Amino acid sequence: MSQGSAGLAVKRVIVALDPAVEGDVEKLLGIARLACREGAGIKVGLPMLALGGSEAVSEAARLCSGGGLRVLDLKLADIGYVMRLAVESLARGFDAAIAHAFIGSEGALEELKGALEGMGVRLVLVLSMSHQGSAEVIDPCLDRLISVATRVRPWGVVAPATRPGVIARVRSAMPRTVIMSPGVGAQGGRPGDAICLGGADYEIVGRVVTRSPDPVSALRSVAGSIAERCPERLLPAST
Ligand code: O7E
Repeated sequence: MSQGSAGLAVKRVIVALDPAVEGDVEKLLGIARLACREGAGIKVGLPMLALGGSEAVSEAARLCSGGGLRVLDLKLADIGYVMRLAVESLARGFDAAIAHAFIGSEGALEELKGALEGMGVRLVLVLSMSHQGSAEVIDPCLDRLISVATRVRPWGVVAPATRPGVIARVRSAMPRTVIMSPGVGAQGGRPGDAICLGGADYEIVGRVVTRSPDPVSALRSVAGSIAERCPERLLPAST
């Protein structure tokens, strides 16, 4: 593995900042800087909102204002009007915000996309999830979810690192859409499965980095594994 491919690989790893208790909030905000400086960026969502409030959510975005992708993960699934209210108060300072594709476009995702565009924030849609229960309802509907996403034309979609075959199906249906893949490490996905086998753009890693006594080394180690497995895939992601 060359220094160059390790450097490119680390720019494909987004760190999920999910505090488990209130005392974690400060520590994870510290990791936000690292994840944006060294890695591809951060993802913050309901655990950060619940334990740190909207101030912590905004602070995470502010800490990354010098560079790095800032993804707000509320996994919205509501009517357009309510999602608009939610993003108007929480998504400022973020580059992208996540909603579920299954809610459909009319009256929901179209309105959300319009609201986000007005704020300069890009839409990301969940097409499949990393846990086993995704097989119950979500995965049998994958083709329909892809067709919703094809109509809505989000900037990005989410597909699971735990099932690279699902990512590959999404990649072939949506060749130019950014794919983010969670489930690496703590949930069993091997670093590199999503990018090397599925064709994802980013791997999302939470606990492996945030619970490590040495988050920088943990982040570099995930990137090193990706770089070793498929250096040829690591041209800079098309953001
Ligand atoms: O298991 P960890 O600690 O690596 O954390 C995984 C993160 O990815 C966590 O924030 C969780 O909310 C998120 N995630 C999944 O684990 N599975 C999914 O299917 C989807 C997500 C997710 O982030 O979706 C939006 C990108």
